[in-house]
Parts: sequence; C-alpha cells; structure tokens
Amino acid sequence: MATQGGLNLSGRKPNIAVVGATGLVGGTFLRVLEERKFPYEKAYLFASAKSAGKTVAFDGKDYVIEELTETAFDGKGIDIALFSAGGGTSEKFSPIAAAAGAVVVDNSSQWRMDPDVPLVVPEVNPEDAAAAIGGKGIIANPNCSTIQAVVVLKPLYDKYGIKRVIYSTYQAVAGSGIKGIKDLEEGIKGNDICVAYPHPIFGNCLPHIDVFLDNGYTKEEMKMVNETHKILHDDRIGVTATTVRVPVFTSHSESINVEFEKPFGSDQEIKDLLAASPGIVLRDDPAHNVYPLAREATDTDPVYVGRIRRDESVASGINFWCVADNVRKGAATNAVQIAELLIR
Ligand code: L14
Repeated sequence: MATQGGLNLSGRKPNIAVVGATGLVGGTFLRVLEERKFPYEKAYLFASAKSAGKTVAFDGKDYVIEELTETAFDGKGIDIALFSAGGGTSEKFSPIAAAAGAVVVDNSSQWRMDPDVPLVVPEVNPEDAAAAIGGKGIIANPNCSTIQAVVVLKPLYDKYGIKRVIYSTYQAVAGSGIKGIKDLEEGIKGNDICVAYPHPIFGNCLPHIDVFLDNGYTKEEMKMVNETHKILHDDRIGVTATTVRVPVFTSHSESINVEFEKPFGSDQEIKDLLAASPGIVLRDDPAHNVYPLAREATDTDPVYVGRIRRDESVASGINFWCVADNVRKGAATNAVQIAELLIR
C-alpha cells in the first residue's frame, strides 16, 4: 500500500538494484546515490553477460556485477531498480523486475509514452510518480534534453501560460555513452573514426540525433515534442525541435524560444521568477560575459539559464539559453531524485 505517494517500507530501508551498472549512466547512478546518501539496506549491481563478474566499487564496498537474467530479481526483495541498459533490455526486464516487487525507474525511451507509465521530473510533476505503485511498477526518466527544458518551462507555464515552444539543441557526445566520448577524443587526435555517428563529430555539428522518422524529424526531436506535452499535461502547446550533436564532451546546451499566452512585465521579472524556481541557477550577466556554459555545468546538478531576453517578434515571448549536465540531471540525478520521491 502506498503512503504519501511513496513505497510502504514500514520503517525499513529499501533494497536497491542498478541495472546497467557498468555503463556511463549506470556508473553515475552509483556516484549520485553515494553523494546524496541515498538510504538502502542491500544493493545489487547488474549488467549484461559481457560485464558480469567485473568488480565495481560502490559506497566503500566492492561489488561483483551479476548477470541480468530472467531470474536475477527473484528472492532478493528489491524495492527500487534503477535501469540504464537501453530500450531493448528495459522492454524485457523492467516488467520482470516489477513482477518481482520492485518499482523500476527506467532511463531508456522504451516506456516514456506508455499511458500507464508516469514520466517524471521531480521539480515539475512529482505527484505523477505515485501512479507507478500498484500500477505497472515502472516510472520513466525523460529524455535528457526534455528534462532540462521542462525544469525551466514549468514556472513560466504556471505564470504566463505557453502557446508555443521552439527547441534548438546542442547536445554533447556523452549522450551516446562511452563510444561517443571516444569518437570525439579520437577526432581531436586526428583519427576520424565514426563508431557512434555516421560522420566525424570533431569539427562538425550533426543535425541528427537518434534515427530519422517518416515525418522527416529525428526520434530525438519527437521525444522532446511528446515528452513536453506529457510532463506538462498539456497537448495544446505547440512544440517543435531541431536536435544537433556538437563536439562537446558533456552537458547539453539548448536555445529555447517560448511564446506566452499572457503578457509579462520585463526581462527582469522572468529572471527573478526563474532564479527562485527549484533546480535552476540563473547565469545571466552579459555585461560580464556571464551565461550558462557546458564546461561549468559538467559534474553539477542544476539547470543553468541565461541570455533571457524578450522575443520582439511576438506579443509576449522570450528567448533563453539553458545548459545542464546530460549524464547527471539529464539522466542519473533525475532518476535518483525520482527514487527519493518513492521513499519520502
Ligand atoms: O532518449 O544525447 O534517453 O544522444 C539519451 C541520449 C536520447 C539521445 C534518450 C543523446 C537518449 C541522447
């Protein structure tokens, strides 16, 4: 039975599992759990057969990675399972983990648009998480580019209403995991290897993230459209996106244009509103060359916002620049924050 929208643990600490523990996001799950002193009784680390048997340090202890199998969750009493193992693995194993009694927080795109799976950013729609308990047992972590955008859009939506949003993203190679980082590192050294991308990423901007769809958009672009609607619970917002991979190691940057329903007073009013909103740090002092930067956001959790200025081409609207660490707030930190909602 759920209490306060969370798990009923009757006073005990939860048993936790990390699935995909040897990946870039999986490793960051472990670091963020440690940093935030997430309470747990027992921890289990899973990965594919390829990584099973490896030793990984977590919270001062060495763990041997267990192979993810259909019976891996049996008899362990796992309460919360953080998944970052890709869509196919999640499709198969999230229901197995849920049937064994866990609530899954899944980082893949597999379940995000399932009407029976909440899609949660704790600063925006924490109340949605509870539906997973007694429901499908899965909570989806949104796409990294969507997460950092909706953290900023939420206070604007509540105060002014939003007619339309235009996203243009500048996404880091860490979004492609270890192989994306490798492509850029090798490119810098003069080796134009293309493992993660169809073209060299060093010296290029690739207007291509995830696969192309029949409507000419990429899947990444449509994730931003659909997930924004779902998280803000408003399909009437016009949303369009262009997503671009840039030669940056970590942290996604986004140029966001928003058209409001209602008028606003001044740029300063928007800055004050955002500076006072959860999860946001305002970095907006152009006179001193202060604006959000990927290298400053990396290894931190906030969403940084700056370059806030009125869109003079519409009755009421703004442009801004927004940056966050895509591996932390865009993935691991957001997932651990969701897990914190479950034990609250
Ligand atoms: O949907 O920057 O979770 O390549 C995460 C990584 C989307 C692409 C997701 C990236 C993916 C993103």
